[in-house]
Amino acid sequence: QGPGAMKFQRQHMDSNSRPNPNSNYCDQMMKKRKMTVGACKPLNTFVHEPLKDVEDICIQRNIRCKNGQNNCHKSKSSMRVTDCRLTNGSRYPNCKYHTSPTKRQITVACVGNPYVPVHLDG
Ligand code: T3P
Repeated sequence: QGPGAMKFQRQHMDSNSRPNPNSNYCDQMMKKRKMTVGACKPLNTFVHEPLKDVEDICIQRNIRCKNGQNNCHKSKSSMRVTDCRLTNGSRYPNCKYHTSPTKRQITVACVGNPYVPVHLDG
């Protein structure tokens, strides 16, 4: 497994939990998954679906990514996700997040052989 795929899994995969909106899930997970090192990452999404289902998004048709490349792919079905958004008053190193569980289609960028997710585009 390449470094991009490993980073994607660290930052975006959490197959085994389903937080509630009022929990401190994001405060804990953003720290545990090393996204509060050096700076607070402003926005990050965790996906609560099996890794296989997320990797299978790479089979969907290519679409344009936000950076203009064409290696993005949108999930056919909606997926259980949690968006972690930095709160307004939050100051590094005390990173505080809103935890927003929702269901929606997600878009990932895929690279390599095997062709796997390395970035979450939306
Ligand atoms: P990464 O490339 O490490 O996956 O777009 C900049 C970062 O914001 C990107 O990091 C992914 C993250 N992001 C989310 O996690 N969820 C979102 O809905 C959007 C728009 C961005």
